[in-house]
Amino acid sequence: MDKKSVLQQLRAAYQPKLPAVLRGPVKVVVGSATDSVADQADIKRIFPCTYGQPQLTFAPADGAQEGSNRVINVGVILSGGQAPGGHNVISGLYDGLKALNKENRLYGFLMGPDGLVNHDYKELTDDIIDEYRNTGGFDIIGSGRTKLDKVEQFEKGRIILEQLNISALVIIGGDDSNTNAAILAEYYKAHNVPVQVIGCPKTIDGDLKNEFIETSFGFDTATKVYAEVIGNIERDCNSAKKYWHFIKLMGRSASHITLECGLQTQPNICIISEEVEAKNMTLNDLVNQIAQVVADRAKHGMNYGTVLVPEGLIEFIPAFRKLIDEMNEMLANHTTFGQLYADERREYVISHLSNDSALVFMRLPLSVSRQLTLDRDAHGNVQLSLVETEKMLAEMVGRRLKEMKMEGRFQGKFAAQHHFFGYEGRCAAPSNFDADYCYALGYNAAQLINCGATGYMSSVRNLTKPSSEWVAGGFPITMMMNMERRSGKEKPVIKKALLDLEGKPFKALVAMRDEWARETCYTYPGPIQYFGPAEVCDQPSRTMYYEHIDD
Ligand code: FBP
Repeated sequence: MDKKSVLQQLRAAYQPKLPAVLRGPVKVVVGSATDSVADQADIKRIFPCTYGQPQLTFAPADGAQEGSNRVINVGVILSGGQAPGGHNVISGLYDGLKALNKENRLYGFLMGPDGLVNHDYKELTDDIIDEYRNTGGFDIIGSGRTKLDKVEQFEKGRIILEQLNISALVIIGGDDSNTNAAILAEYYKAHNVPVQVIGCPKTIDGDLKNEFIETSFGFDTATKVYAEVIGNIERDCNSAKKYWHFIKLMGRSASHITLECGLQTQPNICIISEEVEAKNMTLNDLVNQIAQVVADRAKHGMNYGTVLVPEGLIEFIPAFRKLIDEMNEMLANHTTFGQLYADERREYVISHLSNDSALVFMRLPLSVSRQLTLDRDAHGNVQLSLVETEKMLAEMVGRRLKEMKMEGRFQGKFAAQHHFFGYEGRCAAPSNFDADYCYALGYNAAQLINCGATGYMSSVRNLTKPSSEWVAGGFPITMMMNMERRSGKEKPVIKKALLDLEGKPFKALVAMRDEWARETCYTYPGPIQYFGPAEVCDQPSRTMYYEHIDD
């Protein structure tokens, strides 16, 4: 039997659409010197060799491509969580390098930054690349979460880069990986190591974006996958009319994924962590708000609904954050905590918390408070990502509704179902948007290498326009940086883009959400379409649509 599905076979033949400018020889248009978004003096001091570099834009050139008589070997690393389109960044990079000079070679370092440090690699050839074109996943070379931020790692990497005669490294990753790409670029430049470093913006979370990077790749496909299944659940919900569905959506910190899915599917409730924090809401406020919507719908005979819950929610609830901070502090000072019985742990925690935090802890469903005292990460911290927020909220809303029933304020029924969508979206075959965008990011990275850039992020912009009009170039990574406190120290990092409560996408939600809560306005986006009219197949996300609505 063929190992490939029919769709996979047809999809392999898809030729991603390149921006018109990258289809032939390019020249570099050099912009003026740049500054970091904040803390300029500190960032300049930390990056003396790469700070202030100009913005680069590519424009069509006449004649042969400059620099194409040079033969270059390039290395590539996939870093962090999977995101649809990673394979297309690599195939775009490969094709871009081969278009410059057939002798150019591409090496993939295996399982993330570890591959560079441990000298695990494979050369990527036509056969390998063809196998992975337009497919989801990162399995072509694997990925890993090791942070590439130590001189020892840079030096070990230098050995293999020298051995393979590699003169440029492309790091495909999120904000942390790109921050480290900038640190590596600076280190190699300062130590006269002839290796350029280029970053590519990846993460389904959508929080690596700014004035220069319109979106990170993978967000489009992952949210389309989640929106499809949320739509299916909404239809089920509207058919049986007997369940409230609590759906948690991935996104470690920011709520971009939840907002995008909300805009695509119009659920009854769409919680946004950043708003919860801005309004200084407690868990109880949130529970009361949801319970009120349930009660109001019940008055009109609608004992069903859907609630979208962002993965990072509890970190944004100030009282909960305080509880977790206190617990981390307390547990760090109690070396034998793990040896206590479950009930003893609970008692210990309650008696050592401040009054406010003890109250928050005691109000949690028993399963959640237990979880908080059981599972800790490698640093001994409470593992927030393991908290089943969707179940916690449903349980607390159920309790609240019982109280409201006793008070005569709720006459309906409440039965909950829970879901978590995350991993099922990260390796989906990229949408046409991500297939094209990623291929362009990779192809563009080859041009950045060709023009000698280092410490730059590959940038393709104007993304709500047809791909032929996309603008290609590069921005110095230092431009996106500021100083933040990490592990007790001030560090230069790329500013993470939390959801902007003044932004048009959030305002669009606010304008519609009361109606969505009251009525049943579900929309059913259906599965990603790869073949068919452009308005079905090539649509960018709703978030990008609203962000660029006046462009
Ligand atoms: P990146 O930021 O590395 O792209 O990963 C994001 C993410 O998918 C989050 O949405 C999620 O919280 C996390 O990774 C899960 O990590 P892991 O794959 O290690 O379980």
